[in-house]
Amino acid sequence: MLNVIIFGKPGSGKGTQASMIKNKYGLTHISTGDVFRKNTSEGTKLGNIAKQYMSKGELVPDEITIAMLESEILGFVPCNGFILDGFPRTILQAKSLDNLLINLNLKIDLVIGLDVPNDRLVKRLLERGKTSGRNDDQSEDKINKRLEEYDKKTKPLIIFYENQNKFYSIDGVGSLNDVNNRLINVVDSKKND
Ligand code: B4P
Repeated sequence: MLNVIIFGKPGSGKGTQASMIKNKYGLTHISTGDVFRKNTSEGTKLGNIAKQYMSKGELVPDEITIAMLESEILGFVPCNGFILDGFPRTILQAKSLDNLLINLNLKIDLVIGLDVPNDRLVKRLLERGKTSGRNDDQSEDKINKRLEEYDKKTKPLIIFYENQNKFYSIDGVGSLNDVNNRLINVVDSKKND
């Protein structure tokens, strides 16, 4: 099994790249953002709670996100492996994920960070907001709030995964295919280790 986390700031291309590589490696793609948005559009209880936070550019509370992610993973095991996009986003989420995987006799193999400067992220997300209808892409203030949340709660995960010798950073600027090739190079080099 190959279990990969695609990591990065809001708009760094996690979802885009995860969708591009999932078929190549036969991985099950789990995007916490997509699961929250699906629940929001269906008006479920989980969706209504998540919406309150997402619409302000804040992270959804850990206890809700962790329970949701655990049930997603358990619903897909056994499989060839996972590509997690948008999870974990806090240290507590990362520790919970490690515990869940240990109980399943699994582990995270590598964490690939997409490195993109903030000014480009703001442009990308405002551009996406013109067509996505996503409330959290609609204003620079909300996007900046999401970037602040990243710095405060998500960035510490880089050290968490560096300490496990699992973190690889790649340049997330360039065409979709250029970024994709960089990502594939890391996965292939790790797979052949
Ligand atoms: P997510 O759905 O994870 O979304 P994201 O961070 O906005 O985007 P991503 O990095 O996937 O970028 P994308 O490929 O779409 O999170 C949304 C919200 O959900 C969070 O703010 C939070 O509230 C909540 N949430 C999710 N997970 C959570 C968790 N674990 N805990 C708590 N809360 C959680 O790319 C963005 C744009 O850039 C697209 O338009 C794309 O076309 C473009 N793009 C991509 N690559 C490009 C490239 N190389 N060049 C130019 N443009 C590119």
